Amino acid sequence: MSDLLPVRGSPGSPYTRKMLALLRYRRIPYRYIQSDREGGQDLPQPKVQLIPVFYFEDETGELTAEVDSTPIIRRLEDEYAGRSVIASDPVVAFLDYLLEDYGDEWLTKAMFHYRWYYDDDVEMAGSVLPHYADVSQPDEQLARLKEIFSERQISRLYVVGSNDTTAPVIEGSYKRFLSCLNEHLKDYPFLLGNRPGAGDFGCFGQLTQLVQFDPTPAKIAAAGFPRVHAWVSKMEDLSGLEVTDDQFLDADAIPATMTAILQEIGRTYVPVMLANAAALDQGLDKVETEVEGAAWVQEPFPYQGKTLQWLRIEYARLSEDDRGRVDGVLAGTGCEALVAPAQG
Ligand SMILES: N[C@@H](CCC(=O)N[C@@H](CS)C(=O)NCC(=O)O)C(=O)O
Repeated sequence: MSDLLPVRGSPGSPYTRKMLALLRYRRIPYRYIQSDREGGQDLPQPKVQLIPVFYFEDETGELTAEVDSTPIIRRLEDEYAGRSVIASDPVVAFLDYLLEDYGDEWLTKAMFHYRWYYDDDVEMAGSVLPHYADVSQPDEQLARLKEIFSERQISRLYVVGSNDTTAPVIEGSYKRFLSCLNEHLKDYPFLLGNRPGAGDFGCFGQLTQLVQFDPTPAKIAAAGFPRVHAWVSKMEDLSGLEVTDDQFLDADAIPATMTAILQEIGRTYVPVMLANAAALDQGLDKVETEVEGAAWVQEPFPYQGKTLQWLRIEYARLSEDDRGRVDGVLAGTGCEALVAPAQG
């Protein structure tokens, strides 16, 4: 068995990009398999057909296929020492967990929405993405795949909650997030200070597509948010960045630009995550809420019900003192509602 960690993924997958950048930063040697043609046919199948897939050895030396980047990041922390993306202060680590979930579960709405909602973006994605399996496929095959893939993805826009009602909410939130991050980057190279946390990689993954690939959101980023544009390019490979233990922010002195990011999270991700969880609890077939006074309607998303539970478990694991410190940071941002005791 080679000591390269096998990872299957694709350049058009934001979660693949999240994890490759994380592996580079952590200096974990890996083998990136972009299609069956490149090898890895004998690797096991994951339980759920998602990418990226990581292949870890179990206790018996057998390879197991794992998906879901958030727990994989924690497993990599256990298996490879040094250059951790989890802050040692549990309060900073909790904020980082929240930022990671925001990237994974909210920014992905913008990513999927822009890619499959506007004609220019559908044309670009439909034309380019099928090549990632094999750039030398015959034109007729690529044309067929373009049609099949585009139709399938457009028919799945509902999963992330992209529709005519939510489009303005998603787009407004993308622009505000770019603006908040652009401001924050004036003072800090990463979300939580001078070294990257898991949340940087979560947000980066989605932004690789939004800022660098899909024409409509890329134009927005290029026109108004050059720091973010450059940040995305730099995040891709942080293998050369030397870091020290004390480079995460001090949780008791969170800068105003991070509070502004938390407020933005509180405006959008928070009401939608809470309404989604409530709809799942009540067995409703529709999530209906408001974001910033505008209507939000989508089908319930069971996986996002789970990620909210996991976030609450992270909160519950904190000491009472640390919970109090987290409460202090979140107070007034709207994010406190995520971990507030259930009403009634
Ligand atoms: N929560 C998962 C999400 C992974 C995910 O949604 N991957 C997408 C591609 S970016 C996927 O494989 N979608 C299935 C498909 O396109 O068929 C993670 O963090 O890894």
